[in-house]
Amino acid sequence: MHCVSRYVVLCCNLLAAASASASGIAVQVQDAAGKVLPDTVIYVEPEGAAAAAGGKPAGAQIEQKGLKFMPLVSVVQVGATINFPNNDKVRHHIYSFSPAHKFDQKLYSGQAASPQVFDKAGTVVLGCNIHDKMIAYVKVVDTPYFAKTDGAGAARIELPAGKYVVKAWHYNTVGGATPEQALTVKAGAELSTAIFKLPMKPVVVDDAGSGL
Ligand SMILES: [Cu+2]
Repeated sequence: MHCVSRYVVLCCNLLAAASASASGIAVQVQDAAGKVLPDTVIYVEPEGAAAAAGGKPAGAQIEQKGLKFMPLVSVVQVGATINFPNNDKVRHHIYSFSPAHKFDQKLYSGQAASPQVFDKAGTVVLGCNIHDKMIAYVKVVDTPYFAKTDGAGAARIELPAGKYVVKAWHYNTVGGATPEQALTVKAGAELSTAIFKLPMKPVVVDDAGSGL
């Protein structure tokens, strides 16, 4: 019993130490006019060296619900597995023509879709053969350090000391622009901050009131 309680105390101390000395970067993403941009992928690549080995990458899930993929944008590390549960009453036929991961999952419902392993860095665009408006993006990154901006265009990534390149990717930039900034994290430093301004294509207004 004593051993257990001592272990718990040790854990808590370690957690407290980690959060008190969090170093890394807090990013704010905007368009050229200063409007905040949710759903932007921020990823941080260590400079001049392979990313630290971090075990098996975390998996993800892209659900189909209400004739939409959810979430619209996903970010995973190379090697991650993604599941595609269909929670609609209708069947979907999902596919990708993207070189980073081509696949074709014929009509299915429920949990029947095969999980897909994303083993190449790049951008994967998903569609559905039955429902043309369904679209989703998977950004596959070759680093364990990544995040997606929230509704306020903000993201935060904790990093060990080192030199990095920080990149900001959004599916709707002009020419696929992915701006980057150099970052040096010193041991024991507080969070750095950075602002990214992305050149955005005009948003195409969906057919309002088209019913389906
Ligand atoms: Cu569909």
